[in-house]
Amino acid sequence: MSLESLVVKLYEIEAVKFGNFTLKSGIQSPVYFDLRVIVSYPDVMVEVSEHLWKAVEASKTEFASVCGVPYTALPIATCMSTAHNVPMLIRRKEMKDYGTKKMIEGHFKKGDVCLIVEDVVTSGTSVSETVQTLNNEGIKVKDAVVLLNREQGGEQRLASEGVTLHSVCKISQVLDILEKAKKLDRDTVQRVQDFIASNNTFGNNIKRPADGMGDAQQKKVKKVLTYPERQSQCKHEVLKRLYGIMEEKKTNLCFSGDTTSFAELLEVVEKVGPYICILKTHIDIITDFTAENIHKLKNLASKHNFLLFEDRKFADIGNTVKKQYSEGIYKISEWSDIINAHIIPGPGIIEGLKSAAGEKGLTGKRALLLIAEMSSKGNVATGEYTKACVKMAEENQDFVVGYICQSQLSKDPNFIHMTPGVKLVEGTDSLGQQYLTPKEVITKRNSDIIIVGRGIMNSDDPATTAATYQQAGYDAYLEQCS
Ligand code: S5P
Repeated sequence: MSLESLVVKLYEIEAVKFGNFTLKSGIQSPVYFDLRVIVSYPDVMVEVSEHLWKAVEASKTEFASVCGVPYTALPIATCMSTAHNVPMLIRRKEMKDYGTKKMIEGHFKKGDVCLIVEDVVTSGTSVSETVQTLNNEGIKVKDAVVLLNREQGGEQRLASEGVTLHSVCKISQVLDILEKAKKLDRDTVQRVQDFIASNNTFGNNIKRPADGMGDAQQKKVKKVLTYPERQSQCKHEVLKRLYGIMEEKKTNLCFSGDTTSFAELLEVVEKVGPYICILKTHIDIITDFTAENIHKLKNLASKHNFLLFEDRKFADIGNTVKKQYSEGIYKISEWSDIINAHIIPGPGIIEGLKSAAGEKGLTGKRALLLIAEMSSKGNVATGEYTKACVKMAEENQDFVVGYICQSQLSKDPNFIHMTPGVKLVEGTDSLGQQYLTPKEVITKRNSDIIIVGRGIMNSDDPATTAATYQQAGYDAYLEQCS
């Protein structure tokens, strides 16, 4: 089957769709690839695998095995493996709980070279994660092959990580073929071209608003906004303050002071204060809570210039959270600049918290983060749940200023991303916590703030360790901006 016939076939079986789609990142896209459907069309599956094989063959690249990015590319890699008698490896997405903690299934030797197989590449993140997992086992990756390259920066990003991407087809070719086959009208083609041109995920975004525009006329648009740019573009007072602190103190570090002793908390915060932009607390684990200690904490926040974030994770109906926020012994609304909430109860929880702040005359001075994703293993804050969270945040911008999440959910500077589960080396704890590095969180997952608890708290020298995290997080931000 020619490439043209294959693309038309993919369109006919709705593996390629045009319309209005919300991508994983929250961005609205006029085009969507859903290659999962090809499992229902064995003839298409074989064709796709053969086209991928030919693309690699043409490049004369050498490899000992193939590995499909889970899950869509798994059957495709299987077809390539069986048709051409090349061994396959399987990458696990989740680590096994029992027996061997293997992330890669299949036989291999350290130093083996593996070819990655993928269905669609946008930013290259999924391919990159698979490369990382293989590398962790001592397997080398030099090449990846993809059926559809969305031309949104994935190829460049992978190149920057030493991986050459071979594509069967680029989105520009898909548009060309479908327009010639009279499946798409000019307007749709133009809309998709504009979208692709203005949604590059790697480095400088080349905006190409109209066809036929020469390189010289192409406008360069920066991908990542600096803290001062974010500050000037966002509306909420708390967020403006936060970006100001991040710029002034050159830090995106939030310290999570998870100790049961207020005395210890004050002692460690005095040491790490200069390196952080936010102190996150769990006030309900403290045994020696007093209003006087809160007063001392607030003094430290002014002295070292950081915000207070009580990680209360509200999760009840509006009427109850309103009291939990302002009443009881902790009176959180009186001292914590930022709080967070689950969206399980629906938008009433946001209304309840917002009205509590309003009744204390603190409108604009208090802000809420929604818990869109979690760091713990097996959590269910994913997919549709995360999308609902983004929608609720967008509908409540006067109070919601961002997310607790594991990767960027919005490019709008009115929403900040704070990511917990951070340590200098990746790993897990014995109760399901999963750790990423500051570099992974900021440069690869495009989050804004790293939240570090035990990585600093359990260190013999919290000040020096906090400085190390500050440097790692800030360097990652500078790298992201450059
Ligand atoms: O998904 C989450 C959300 C939060 S807020 N995962 C988390 O770990 N947290 C919090 O971040 C958690 O309650 C703890 O206070 C901190 C992580 O602590 P660490 O010691 O594992 O770094």
